[in-house]
Amino acid sequence: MERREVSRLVVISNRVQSPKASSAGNQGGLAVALLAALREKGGVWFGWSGETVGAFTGAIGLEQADGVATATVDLEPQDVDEYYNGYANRSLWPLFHNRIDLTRFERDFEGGYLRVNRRFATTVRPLIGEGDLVWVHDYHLIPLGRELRRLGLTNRLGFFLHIPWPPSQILMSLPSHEPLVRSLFEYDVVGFHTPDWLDAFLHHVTRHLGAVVGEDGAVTLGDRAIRAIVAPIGIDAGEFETAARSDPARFARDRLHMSATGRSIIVGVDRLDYSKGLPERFASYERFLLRNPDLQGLVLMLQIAPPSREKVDTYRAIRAELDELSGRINGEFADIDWVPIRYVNKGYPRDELAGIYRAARVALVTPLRDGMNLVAKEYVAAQDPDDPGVLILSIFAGAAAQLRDALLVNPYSADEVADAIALALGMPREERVRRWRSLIANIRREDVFWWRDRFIGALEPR
Ligand code: ADQ
Repeated sequence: MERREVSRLVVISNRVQSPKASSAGNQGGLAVALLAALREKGGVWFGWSGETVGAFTGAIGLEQADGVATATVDLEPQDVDEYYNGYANRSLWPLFHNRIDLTRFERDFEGGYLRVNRRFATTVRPLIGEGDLVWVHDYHLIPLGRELRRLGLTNRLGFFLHIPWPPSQILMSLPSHEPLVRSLFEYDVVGFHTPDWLDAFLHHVTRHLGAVVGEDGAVTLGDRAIRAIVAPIGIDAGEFETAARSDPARFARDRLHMSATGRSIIVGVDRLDYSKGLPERFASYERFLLRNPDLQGLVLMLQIAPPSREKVDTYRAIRAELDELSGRINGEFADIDWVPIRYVNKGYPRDELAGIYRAARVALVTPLRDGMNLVAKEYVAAQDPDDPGVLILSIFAGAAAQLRDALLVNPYSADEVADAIALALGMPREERVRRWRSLIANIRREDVFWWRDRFIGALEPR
């Protein structure tokens, strides 16, 4: 008699989203999709607890809530300095976002990164059963697959990169880039958001490591053959459209509308990060105000940017730069009853955020480089179908590969972005509706569940 193993799912990422957060309503789409998959398939989500201990023990904190198990481990302060604040956020993040100027290369960072990846591997190994699918997330954990193989794991292993894959010439400025890239070949499936990131990866491994891409798409290096796929992440579109019609959303929208006293609102929502192009965005808005004196006093820009990674000096620097820039622009243009930029450094619950998006006539999503950018998709999903706002989107966001009917701009060009703002503010309703319908069709079709199924479909044994 044939006995079929049911494969469970083991998700591994730097941090774990507790299912308990869902009742607080502050869960992102990624967490929603992964938790739903874990609920369906069974399994566990493993990662760092966010806590530190004096000496690493590998003791696992297990939680079971809402049909999902999460397992977390504490790290040492030195681990956090070297692995998280060091290699992940001072080396890999800036480098993979084309910012060699901000990238720090330190042996200690790399040593800590490899140590934590080994610690993750030994801690999670006993939780992985025969036949389980293992799905590793993001740049914090690139060598985890290799460490798991060293411990004898033969399961199907997948890796998804949430950030861009950099061009070879940039990647190669990372000392030890070669073992890092080679370690990806220990997975069975490696996923990227866009064809551009995938192409950059394939270019690198074929040109510089001698990998070969077969007719079936398999990428072979030595005795390992992997599948490298494009799987653009989406949002939980249905949930977001509903959130935009909720009472908290309506309340936030009304509050914003009333305070704007009839002015058109331009919104930006980003983690405070140098990759998001915020100084360039402020400068573009300033250019727009200078070029359109008749519109001064009739628009306002709301930039919501909660601080992140504050232990990293480059993040403190971007914050200081934006404080200065917003102050200068406001000082230059403000009147007794008008301030051109409202700059807010805090986070909002998701339903309120949906209301804020809906109140805005224009969204400025202008990163200098971004793996995908979910804010672009959330803004579209939150719009009133009969009177939608306009999305201005950077060509350097992964989302631009899907959202072709946004106003696509080069975020480095203040003139181009200023022109797009003027165009968006004056865009007739029919054109706004036409563009919105095309955008929302993509966002609904290629949502976060579609993304998850696409990746897991590739990972499942065939
Ligand atoms: P991030 O760089 O964090 O993610 P993004 O995709 O825009 O960027 O996601 C940010 C999320 O945080 C959005 O869901 C947004 O709503 C939320 N958020 C931002 N500011 C907020 C605020 N003030 N209040 C409440 N919520 C706020 C990384 C990559 C991206 C990739 C994602 C997913 O850098 O390129 O799209 O992972 O793969």
